This record gives sequence, C-alpha cells and structure tokens, in this order.
Amino acid sequence: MTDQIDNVLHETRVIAPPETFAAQANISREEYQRRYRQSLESPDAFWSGVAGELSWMKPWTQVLDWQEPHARWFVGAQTNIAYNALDRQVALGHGDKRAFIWEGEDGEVRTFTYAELLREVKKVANALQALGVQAGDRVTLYLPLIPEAAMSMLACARIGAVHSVVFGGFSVSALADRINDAQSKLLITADAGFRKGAPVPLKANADAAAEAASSLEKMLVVRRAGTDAAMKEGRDVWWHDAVGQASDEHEAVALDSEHPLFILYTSGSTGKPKGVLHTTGGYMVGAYLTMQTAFDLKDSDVFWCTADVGWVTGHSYTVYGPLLSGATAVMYEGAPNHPDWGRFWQIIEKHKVTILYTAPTAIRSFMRQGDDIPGQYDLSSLRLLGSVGEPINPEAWMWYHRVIGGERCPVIDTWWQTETGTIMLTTLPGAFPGKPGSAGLPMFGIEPAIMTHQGQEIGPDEGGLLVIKRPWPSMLRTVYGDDERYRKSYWGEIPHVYFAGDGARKDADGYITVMGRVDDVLNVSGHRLGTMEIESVLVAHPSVAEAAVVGRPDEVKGECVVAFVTPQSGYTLDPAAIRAHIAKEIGALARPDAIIVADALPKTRSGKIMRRFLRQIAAGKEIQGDTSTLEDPGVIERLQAAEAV
Ligand code: 6R9
Repeated sequence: MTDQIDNVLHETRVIAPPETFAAQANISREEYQRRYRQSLESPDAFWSGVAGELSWMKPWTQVLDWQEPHARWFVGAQTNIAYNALDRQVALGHGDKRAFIWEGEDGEVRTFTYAELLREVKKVANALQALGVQAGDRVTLYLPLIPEAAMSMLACARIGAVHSVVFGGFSVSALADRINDAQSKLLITADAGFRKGAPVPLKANADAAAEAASSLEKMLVVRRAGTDAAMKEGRDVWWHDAVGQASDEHEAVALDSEHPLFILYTSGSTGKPKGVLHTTGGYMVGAYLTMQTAFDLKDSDVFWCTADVGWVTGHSYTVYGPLLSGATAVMYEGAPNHPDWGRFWQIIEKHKVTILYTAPTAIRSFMRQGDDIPGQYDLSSLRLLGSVGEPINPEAWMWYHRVIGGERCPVIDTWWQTETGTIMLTTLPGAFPGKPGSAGLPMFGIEPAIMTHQGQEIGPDEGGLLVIKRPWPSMLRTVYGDDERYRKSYWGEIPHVYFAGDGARKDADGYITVMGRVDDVLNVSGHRLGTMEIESVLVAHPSVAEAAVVGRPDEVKGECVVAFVTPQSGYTLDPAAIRAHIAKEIGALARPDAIIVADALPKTRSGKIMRRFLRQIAAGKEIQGDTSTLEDPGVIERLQAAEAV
C-alpha cells in the first residue's frame, strides 16, 4: 500500500497582508526565520528564553528530558499556571485591565478585571480545598460557558487539582464514562445552561451520571438558570454558599513543572475516548508563546475565541492563553444563531472585538446565510481573523477575508490538536502571505514533516502523513491511565516521530496544507484522495453550502465517491452540474457516483464532520458507534432516508 495522497486541488491564490498590518506586526518575516532557526538549532536557549518571560517559584535544572516517547520539560522547576495567569498580571500593574467580558445568551454582560478575577479564583480555590480537594485529585467540570467555568479551571490549577472539562452538551453516559475514567472526586456543574433560549438540565444529567460514578464524593452547583435542582444532602453544595463564604486570601501552590494540569477527552475515530493528559510548565509556555505570536497580540486587543471550554481550543485560547498574555478576552455563552444569524457580528460591534478566532463550520453556516447579515453591523474594530478545527475550504477562507475582514484583516488558519495542546502550524500574520486552504508554516520549535508509514519523507506537493519530528513543550504526556495506548497511537505508528493522524502536503515555500484525517482518505481506482480537496471544490460551486465526501466499496474502482451536500440558501442542486464541476476542477476520477442532498451533516458538538457515519450510510450499513455526542443525532436518520441522485 502506498501512503501517498494525490494532490488534486490547484489553489493558487496568495493574499499578502496589508502593509499597515505588516508594519505593526509583532514578528516580521526575518524575525520568524531567525527565531525559528534558533528554536531548532538551540532549543534549550530558545525555550529557556520564552519560559523566562513567565514566573517560576523554582528554576529548572534541565530544559528537556526526552526518553522517547516520554518528555519532561523544565525539569525540576516549580510554577503555577493560575498564578501566572492572574497574580502575575496584577503584580505587573494590570489589575484594573479587563480580563473577561462575558456575554450570556440572553444578552446579560459580566466583566471581570484581572484583580476581580483573581479575587474570585482565590475564593473558589479555598472552597475547593474546604471540600477536601487536594493536589493531584481530579475534578470534572460540566458547565455552560459561564465565567464560573473559567474560574473553576483556574482554581483547580491554583491548588494542583487536575481538571477534566466535559462539554455541557454531552449526555449522561458520556459524562459518567469520563468521571469514571478520571476517577474524579468532585463534579462542578450548574442547575441548567441555556441553548437557544431553552434550559439544558445539567444538574439532572449530573445526578444521573453520579448514580454510575462511585468515585464522586461531592458536587458543587452553580445557580445559572434558576431552575429547580434537587440538592442531595451531604453531597451537593451550592456554589454561592461554598464560594460566597470562602476567604479571598489564597496562595497559589508551587507545583512541579510536570504536575498534571488537565485531562481532556477526545473522541477519536474508534474505541473509547482518550483522556489526553497535559502538564503544567510546558503547556503554560506553549499557550503563552502561541498566543503572543500567532495572534500578533497587543495590549489593546479584545480577543474573542468562540470555542467552549469543553474543547481544547477553549482551554488554550478562551482561558489560559489570553490570561497568560494579559489580554482582554470575550466569552459568549450561546449559539451563533440566537436570536438570529447576526449574533456574532453584534457581539463584535458591541465589545469592539479586534481578533476573532472561530471554526470553519461556523464560517460556512454564516456564508450560507449570505453577505447581508454581517453587512448590517460595524465590524471595523476587527484586525485579525483566525480559523481552527477543520481544514478551511478556500472559498470559506475568501469569504471570511472579504465579508468579515473587509479585505483588511489577515486570516490565519491554525492547525493543531487536543494532543498538541497549542497551535502547531499557522501563517504568522504580517510576516507571510496567506494561501487560502493552507495552514502554512510551523510555529517555533515545531519540526513537521510529510512522510510515508515507513518514515520516508515525501517531496514537495505530494500528499502523505503529517508528523512532528521532535517533542515540544505543550505536547500530551500520555493517555490517562493507558500509557500503552499513548505509545501505540502517537509514537508507535511511524518510527521515532509523532504521528498526528492527518494527511498533508507541503509546497515549495514550506506551507503545509492539511488534507483531512488519514482514516478518511478515499481510494478510487488506485488514486488516494483526501477529503478536503474534493469537498473544497464542491463548496466552491455556488449552489453548495457544505459538503462531505466518503468512499463506498465498489467492485470496479475499489471505492467510489459519495458526496453529501447541503445547498446554499436560495439554490436547488443540479446533480449533473455538480458532477461536471468536479470533473472540470479535479477530473472525472473524483466525480461522485452518488450525491445525497441533505439539510445538515453529522457533526461533533465542536463542529467537525463525522465522516465515519457517512461511510456507513453510503454503504447502506447499520450505524455503529455512539451517535449521542453528535450535534444533532437526528441527522443520521434523515440521511438514511434520503435518495441519492
Ligand atoms: C484544535 C482542535 C484535531 C483535528 C486535527 C485535524 C483537525 C484542526 C485544523 C484541522 C485542518 C486546521 N484540524 N485544526 N485540520 N486544518 N486548521 O481542533 O483539536 O478537537 O483535537 O481536533 O482537527 O484533523 O487532527 P481537536
């Protein structure tokens, strides 16, 4: 078998950053090249320099101890990430600066300065300790995106407890599995959250999960919605009681650099969710460095990462990255289309957001609604746009750049994973031109390559497996409770490199384009086709809003292409026109044998298309796997019933 993936998308647009942006950028092209070279040639000096910008209670004796596949960074050092995120900012004189601007779905706004947030977090830390939580204990969070979610994470970090955030939209069984796997002692939840105006019964779910989770001793409950919550004597405590009474004096605990910071479960394509484990010092350094550089962060920025804290993006860029950098961060509780599709643009106008970081799934949904809606808002405060979570199709990139960014804001596409902790690939804005659809260049200290399974590097423009050739500070340390799985999944697939599970290619300028998950690659008549490229061509057709392609077993071709497409509003799909468009842009080879027109695609709650289910539907098989973590599980039945054209 060959590992090569055919390169079929010929995207040649290159968008240079506006001169005014380039002139004020934190990092120029020369600066990037110099520091990148240093980061690979003298990694100890490079990482010591970055880490030295943060506060440590005890210095390291060694920067990296690498016993493949186990890394220890900043060996022997002690620090506290919550201290660095809050106390340090106050000590630097940023106490009165806004740390968070939170907006509820109902429009309520709460703001916290660094000094106020520190005071709250100290109280929560005291409350957790009073509930018996100690360093090393696991605490599960099952909360809406409210300030208390960030405070809980920071309070855990402050006392050395390991947080495990479970997205508030997850089911009882998903929650119970994750509490059990982590053996959490405490669950922090809320009476209910809001989703499109309707309360989501978090406490009732938490109670049901607790029935099946014997490690749980206590539950701390935030009153968010004011709905009824049955409090169990001896186990459940209201946040406003426990935190309300707690002292606001608290000293952050000095923790070993390798002290576990959090576990975050990632579903992966098969099997039980993996508990990705991150530790303190390295993660902190990675979150801080990438925040400053990838986002060209300035003191005056109002940074909005739209991710929920249930995902890694919410950990690194809604909470830790912005606070470690002393930024003002926006947090929005609700849905992008509540009460209507203008909500994001209204938030940007109202809070004068300067940097927006969101996902392709959201961008494609906005695109489907047309240009008029964003056109009604003042988006002139924006200066930089970011994308994360899936490959961004070039058409979506161009739309984001033109309609949201007014052709004034660079667009950065950032590739990374729960496992990598922080951004790995992106095109530094101001330093390099953007190429729509391509994530671009490696961050400092990251050495990527495109390889075959045997570990041979593949030449320019050829698709292969995306790997990282050396450890980096914010990398996962293990899979919680299953080190064997860690070894096998990440460092055992290809000798001596980290295998990300994605396919990619690199162009002559060194830009890396991620072509989709390797598990999703199609094999049509001996040609290996990545999903991203065919989907990008489909999305470029005016009648298509969103598309997913999968392979279906075929006697002649090995596999044939099945395309699931959602129409652009106001259009009807013409299958013949779609096939002709694919044949023209890619070749007859990629022409779909079947096109299934759908109102929606199956996605995870973080907006990633789940092609695994689509493969089963395309093959007419019974659905295998847990569909309960889908954004809309009903999509599966509707797709099964749909006629192919
Ligand atoms: C941060 C995050 C990781 C997987 C990753 C890849 C896909 C994320 C991407 C991207 C292409 C990008 N992915 N960002 N693919 N371009 N800019 O999303 O973490 O939820 O663990 O997902 O998402 O397939 O391997 P996580």
